Amino acid sequence: MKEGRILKAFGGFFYVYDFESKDVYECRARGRLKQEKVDIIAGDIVDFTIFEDQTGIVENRKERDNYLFRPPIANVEQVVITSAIMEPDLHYKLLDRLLVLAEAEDFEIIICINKIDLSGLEKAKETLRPYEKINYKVIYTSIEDNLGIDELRQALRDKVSVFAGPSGVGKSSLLNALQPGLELKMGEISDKIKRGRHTTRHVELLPLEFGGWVADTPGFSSLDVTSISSENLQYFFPEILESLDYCKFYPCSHSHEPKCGVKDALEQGKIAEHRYENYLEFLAEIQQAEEKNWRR
Ligand SMILES: Nc1nc2c(ncn2[C@@H]2O[C@H](COP(=O)(O)OP(=O)(O)OP(=O)(O)O)[C@@H](O)[C@H]2O)c(=O)[nH]1
Ligand SMILES: [Zn+2]
Repeated sequence: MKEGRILKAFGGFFYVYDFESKDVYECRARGRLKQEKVDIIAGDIVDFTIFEDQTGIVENRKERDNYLFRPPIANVEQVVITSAIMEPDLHYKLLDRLLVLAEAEDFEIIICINKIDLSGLEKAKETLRPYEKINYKVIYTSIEDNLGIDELRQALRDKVSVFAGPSGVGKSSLLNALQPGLELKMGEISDKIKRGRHTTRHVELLPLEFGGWVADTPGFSSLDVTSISSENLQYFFPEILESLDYCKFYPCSHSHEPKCGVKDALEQGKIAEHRYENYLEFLAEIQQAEEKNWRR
């Protein structure tokens, strides 16, 4: 039996990347898997058998480490949160929203700042200093000047990655620079949505020739943080997590309570003001949603 990763599930077929030969096989699934309602999606690791005629069958699905809901991908290891330094402008609030969503899923996180040809590296680094300070890995790239592409390649190597970030920041261009021919599906899809046509989406993992896989559809298209609970939000800001042991009250929402370790850290400049403000804003959104559910 062989072991491989599902690249795509479509129309009853499973496209399996063989870990050993690196070939891709079109397989069906054992009837037993269907009976037991084992769903098999992109990213799943499976045992499979190849017959003499090169057709194959998926025998088993391995246990999943995790599961990304939208787009549906199993065993995601990291998210590349992508923003342009300008055109479109970088917004801390959007960046923080994506960071919180990725932290909540416990994915490894890379921040990729693209289009640094427009700002210069120094300016970009200054903008991202608050994030480097709290130990996020930031990679600065430019398609135009061919900067940072190799560093991004190293970061993706041998992992299952999903890009996330707003339209126009250069996600497709980056993928194409990493490996010519790779492109994201997003532009194509949003055109169809504009025309009001219903489209069924089939996410596909693209194997990287230097090792690893990347999803062809960006993740976290919904920026809604209200699936996170108001108690848990604090854990998804690393610098807040680091300060909350010093709060006098438990629980402490770090908004109005006295003797709050987080507010102390804010005053001492250990927490960036905009990060704290975004924490409060997300907290308010979550609390509002929780109240609504409560009243229902
Ligand atoms: N100056 C500059 N322009 C870039 C760079 N990277 C991408 N662009 C341009 O930015 C525009 C958007 O790039 P895309 O790769 O389509 O962006 P995207 O994030 O995939 O956008 P969606 O498909 O809408 O999600 C294109 O016109 C690119 O040529 C860069 O490093 N520098
Ligand atoms: Zn507190």
